[in-house]
Amino acid sequence: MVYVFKIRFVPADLTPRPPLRRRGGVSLPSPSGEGQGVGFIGGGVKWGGQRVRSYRMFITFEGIEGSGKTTQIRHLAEFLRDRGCDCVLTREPGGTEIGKKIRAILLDPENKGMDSLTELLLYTADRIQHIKSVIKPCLSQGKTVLCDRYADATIAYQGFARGLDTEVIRRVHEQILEIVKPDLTILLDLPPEIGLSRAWKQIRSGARTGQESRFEQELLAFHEKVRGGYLEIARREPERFRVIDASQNENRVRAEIINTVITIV
Ligand code: ATM
Repeated sequence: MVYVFKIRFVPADLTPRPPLRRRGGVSLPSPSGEGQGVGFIGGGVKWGGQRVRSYRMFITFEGIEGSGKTTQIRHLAEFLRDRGCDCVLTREPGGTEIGKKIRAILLDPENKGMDSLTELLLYTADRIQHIKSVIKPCLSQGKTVLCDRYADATIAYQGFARGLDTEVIRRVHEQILEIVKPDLTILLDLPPEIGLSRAWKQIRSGARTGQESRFEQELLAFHEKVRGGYLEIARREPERFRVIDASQNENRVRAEIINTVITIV
């Protein structure tokens, strides 16, 4: 099978903004997140004496189940909002009212017999709705959009793990979707046995619903393929990806994410 990693993102008709540049020499904040960031981000919001840029960014979070994406994306949203950044938190699947219904079908553990192509097209349908009614309008209004999973998840799950031809996935994305390229994708990486045990703990404790456990019920080998897929995509696009070790404690991961975000200028 030939894997096509790079979806060619269609340039969106969005508000103009300064190009991204990176600055080196950034120190980590303390694990409590209170440290001094050294990075400067042009804009108007201060952090530890530094500034956080106020123009829009599109940041996506990826990772296997139990990698802590949902917790960490909330931390980042809180961090940015506390500094005056107009920031929208959204997710795939399920970032719209229609998408919530698609999500329920996709994650229902009773839908074990779902064909991989059906799965791909449902994720695509969710994404079309999401891009048109949430992502593009918010970015056009100058808001920063933080998205819990996006197109890379389709390459990792439907491509690498389900074995669908990634050329088909790429074509669907390039020809049907007007896909917007993220400025930054944070990949929270950890071994699947740790991620899955965290995810099942949350489901058993009631912190997460078992009604969305279709993917958790996949074998460890499936999640290993997803992880390998994500790492491969990140390796091919180092300018967009930051891979963070998600087996560290929550505060450490939070600090690394904040430091990554504030160094994008
Ligand atoms: P969250 O639980 O992170 O919201 O994701 C729902 C599932 O959808 C997730 N499953 N697990 N484990 C990954 C899966 N997914 C895909 O298979 N393809 C996609 O394109 C997306 C966005 C998610």
